[in-house]
Amino acid sequence: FMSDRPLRIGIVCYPSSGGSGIVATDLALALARGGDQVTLISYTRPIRFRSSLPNLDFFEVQTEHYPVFHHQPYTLSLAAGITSLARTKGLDIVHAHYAVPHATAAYLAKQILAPQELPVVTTLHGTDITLVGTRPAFYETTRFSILKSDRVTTVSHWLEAETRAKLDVDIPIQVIPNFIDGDIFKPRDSSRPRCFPDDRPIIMHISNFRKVKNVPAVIEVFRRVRRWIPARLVLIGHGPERPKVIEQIRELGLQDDVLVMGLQNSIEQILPEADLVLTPSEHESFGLVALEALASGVPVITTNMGGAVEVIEDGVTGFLRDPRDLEGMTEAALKILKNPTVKEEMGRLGRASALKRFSIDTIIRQYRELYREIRP
Ligand code: GMT
Repeated sequence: FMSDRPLRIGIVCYPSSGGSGIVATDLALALARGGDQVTLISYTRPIRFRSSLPNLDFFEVQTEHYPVFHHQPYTLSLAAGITSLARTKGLDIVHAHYAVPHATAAYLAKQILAPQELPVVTTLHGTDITLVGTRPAFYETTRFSILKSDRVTTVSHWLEAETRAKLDVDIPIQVIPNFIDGDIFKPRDSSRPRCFPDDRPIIMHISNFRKVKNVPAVIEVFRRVRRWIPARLVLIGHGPERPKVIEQIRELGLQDDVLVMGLQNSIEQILPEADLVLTPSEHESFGLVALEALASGVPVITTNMGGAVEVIEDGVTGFLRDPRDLEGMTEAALKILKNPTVKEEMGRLGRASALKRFSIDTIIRQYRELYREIRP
């Protein structure tokens, strides 16, 4: 028997522009709209967090500077925060997005609170397994915290397999993919004037400019495309590799055709202006930008490494290429940009596929069912 009384859920996430924080914020908002009482927990307000709902709030984790600390022990402060929230609000569940260190802090809070129960759900997003959790400095604590979670979910089947293999865990893992709101991300309204000054086709790249995003390949593919057709490149986001990328653009003399836009709040308004989104990551456990592009009716060329193959259908809604295959990506880009009918048909099929497989209602229902199976 599953009663449908609203739950009190604490959602722990990173506030920055990474996909995991965006998924966690959108999940919190959707759950609150459905009637649950949700507190988003982080060290600063997540970028997409805007709430006017009385049952959705934000808890800012307080840390302390102390001269003895070389590193701030954020995990301890987060565990203390979850514990006090669970006591004051009577949390039914805590949901950790990104294992390192959120799953560990949640586990610690659960131990402190006993005998009060606090089931822990951990959602793995990708780099918490592929780049961080498997490093010697984090391996044992990450693996332990995943094993001790009451439920573990991953955003793709590929990440599930990767987690089993890399962390040597043999526990049930539920795949709950990322989701999209088709009322927010939708194709461009052709009656509205374009955001960009001329009619040149637009290639767009959106990321947090980390090495794994392989942004130099975006610039190189753009350079090759421009040998055949006029085009404009729009880069959105910021991160550690950005200065190097700007240098590469300058060295190649492409600065007049590249617009470097930085972090944007309303990505849903800019994305539909693209004719093509290019995300040639070294790997991508899901690829949230690719899903946002599909819903906006924009074809995607992305990596064939990782879970992106579960989002994009090669040759149907976009193209999947080896991230080192610059010529293959260039050919695919020209196929889309030279033929408006190809672009339109792929965009149409992409939106249909996004809404059919990753609609916000379907996916939120899966999280709600999971919570109701484990709540005390
Ligand atoms: O990709 C990043 O650098 C950020 C990272 C994160 O955790 O914020 O993104 C991961 O989670 C996203 C949301 O589930 C996925 O869409 C991304 O594919 C995944 N990134 C990688 O696997 C590289």
